[in-house]
Amino acid sequence: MSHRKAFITGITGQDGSYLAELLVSKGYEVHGLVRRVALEDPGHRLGRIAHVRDRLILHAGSLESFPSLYQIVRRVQPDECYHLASQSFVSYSFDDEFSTLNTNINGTHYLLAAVKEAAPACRFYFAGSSEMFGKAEEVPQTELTRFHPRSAYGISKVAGFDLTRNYREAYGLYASSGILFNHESARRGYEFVTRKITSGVAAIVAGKAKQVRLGNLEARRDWGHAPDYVEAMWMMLQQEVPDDYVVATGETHSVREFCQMAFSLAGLDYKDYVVTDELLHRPAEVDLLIGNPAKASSTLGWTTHTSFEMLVRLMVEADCHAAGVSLAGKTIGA
Ligand code: NDP
Ligand code: GDR
Repeated sequence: MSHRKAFITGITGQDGSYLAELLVSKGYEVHGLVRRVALEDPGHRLGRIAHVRDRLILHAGSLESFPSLYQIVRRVQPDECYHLASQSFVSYSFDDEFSTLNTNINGTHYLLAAVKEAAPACRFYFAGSSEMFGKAEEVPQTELTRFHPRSAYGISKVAGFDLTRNYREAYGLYASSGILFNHESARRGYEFVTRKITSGVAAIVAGKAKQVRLGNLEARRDWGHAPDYVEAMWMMLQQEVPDDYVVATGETHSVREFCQMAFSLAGLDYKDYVVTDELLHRPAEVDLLIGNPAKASSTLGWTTHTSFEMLVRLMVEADCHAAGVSLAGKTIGA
């Protein structure tokens, strides 16, 4: 078993929770950054890590505060630092560009500076995003595709990516970025389109809702399963040399196709339930994303284990289970 120490920011989020599980299973001593309010309201805010909570060491701090990050890094002396915390909802970044840019850019900068000063041998992972490609200039996108972000969120991730590369080149920090395409799961936040659809299907089957209101149904994304993607993060930090990697399935589907599949699993026609709303369209949309994971596959040995249909099914089933209904509409246990 390993005695390595890992520090995860964003440990309460979708990816942080799966990564914490993975690292605990590998024998790491796992430390996590949480906001103070999370410790005050653990039932609500630590839900995704409740099942591994007793094997984690949580530290109160914030991306907004360099001293808080510096002190934690200095005390913990992690061998690996996974920087996942961010304002991650693209849509919200149009409503509040300033806080998205401040939190995501400064937070990444503070953490890089803290690691450089307080634990320079620590290996650093930055959660980059396919949103950096934005109005993508080629299909599929690779590590060499030029960035053209279309939101404050995308811009903040390009800045974080550049900061990470610069700390690697200027200060010799072991720092890698994953350029991860959309990845979903039963732990996905309800504001993201996949979970909005699958929780909507469950609510309709349970008789608690009549429709799902969505924006652009034609946007296309490369959707994978989050547990597969946190494996890639870990693999990146096990390489001899730090580098950047696209992590994706190499398949793309529209929001409409996601709806079609999710509703059909419950024996329903999405056209009877999905309502489109202009207000849910974004001021600048990212129309088509599809990644080429060839480098991650050949260098890391990474591969996805979950097909699009498996992903939709596991999310719909989990939401139906939580709503107390089976896919056939029967109450579980009835
Ligand atoms: P989530 O939105 O599920 O989690 C975000 C995490 O960041 C939460 O733990 C949240 O804490 C924390 N956080 C937000 N703001 C702050 C702050 N100011 N101080 C401290 N912590 C903060 O995101 P995901 O797990 O889906 O994504 C993880 C990372 O990967 C993000 O950086 C995201 O941008 C990026 N990414 C995600 C992809 C995806 O498809 N999921 C694809 C590509 C990149 P709290 O619980 O307190 O709110
Ligand atoms: P995205 O995910 O912006 O790709 O960012 P999201 O699920 O929010 O949107 C995907 C696409 O669906 C369209 N859409 C809607 N989206 C939402 N949220 N709600 C709706 O009602 C709706 N209707 C249509 C959107 O316009 C968009 O085209 C996610 C986040 O996890 C980021 O943090 C991450 O970096 C990227 O994935 C890769």
